[in-house]
Amino acid sequence: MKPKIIAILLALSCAAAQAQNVLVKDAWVRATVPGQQATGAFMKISSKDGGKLVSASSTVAGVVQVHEMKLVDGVMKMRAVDALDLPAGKTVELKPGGYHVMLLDLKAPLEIGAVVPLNLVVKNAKGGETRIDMKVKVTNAAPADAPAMDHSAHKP
Ligand SMILES: [Cu+2]
Repeated sequence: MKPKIIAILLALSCAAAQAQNVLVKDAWVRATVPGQQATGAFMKISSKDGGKLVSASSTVAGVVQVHEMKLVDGVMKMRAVDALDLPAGKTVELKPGGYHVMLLDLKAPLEIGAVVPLNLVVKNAKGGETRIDMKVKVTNAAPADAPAMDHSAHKP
């Protein structure tokens, strides 16, 4: 068994990384403008046996956190969470307005078309940790939002 599998597909609609039982699909990072210090990374994560996303990191950001976004009294608020549950066999979607990976203290603007490294750590039910190393495309819309992209051909 390999400790980690690096599967890097730069095609926008096919960005997928698989490590053991964890599959990450459709990952993207929102582009920033000069002066912007933070942005979000979004993706679909599924864990065959269940687990928790416990941390994330990237060389382009000083701090990376898992955030939750919620409507509180009519105002969208976000906060860091210790872990994001990945129920067995379910796909958890990190998307604008919901859970996301927050990249803070950006070292440089992230321009559309750039590719940034993003590493996730998923803890399984037995406490084992899996590290997932990805290269994620910088864009300004989710891959799924783009028309004329058929995801049915990309079953793992
Ligand atoms: Cu956030």
